[in-house]
Amino acid sequence: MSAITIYTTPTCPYCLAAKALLTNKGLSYREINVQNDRPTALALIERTGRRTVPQIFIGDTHVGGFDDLNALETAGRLEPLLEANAVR
Ligand SMILES: N[C@@H](CCC(=O)N[C@@H](CS)C(=O)NCC(=O)O)C(=O)O
Repeated sequence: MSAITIYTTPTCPYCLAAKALLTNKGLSYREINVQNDRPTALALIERTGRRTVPQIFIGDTHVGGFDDLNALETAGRLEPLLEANAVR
């Protein structure tokens, strides 16, 4: 199982952008579509305090949404997080 998990809905542009960023870095991920899964969506809100998708986890670390993922990448902090979680 991938150590990266991304909670999405099918037509969400930020979800597509986040998945593209990961794919472009050669990273695989587990995708959980919460569109028609209210219990999982509610559990995600409870866990993250966020009401938007995507929500991205690397291992148990909650990265946040696409903007957060992109900011980590731009700051050069994504690779260390991947390494710390044995994704790389
Ligand atoms: N800044 C967030 C924006 C995410 C966002 O706005 N997602 C939309 C779907 S593409 C959403 O969940 N909207 C529902 C809402 O705002 O309640 C990110 O980069 O992930």
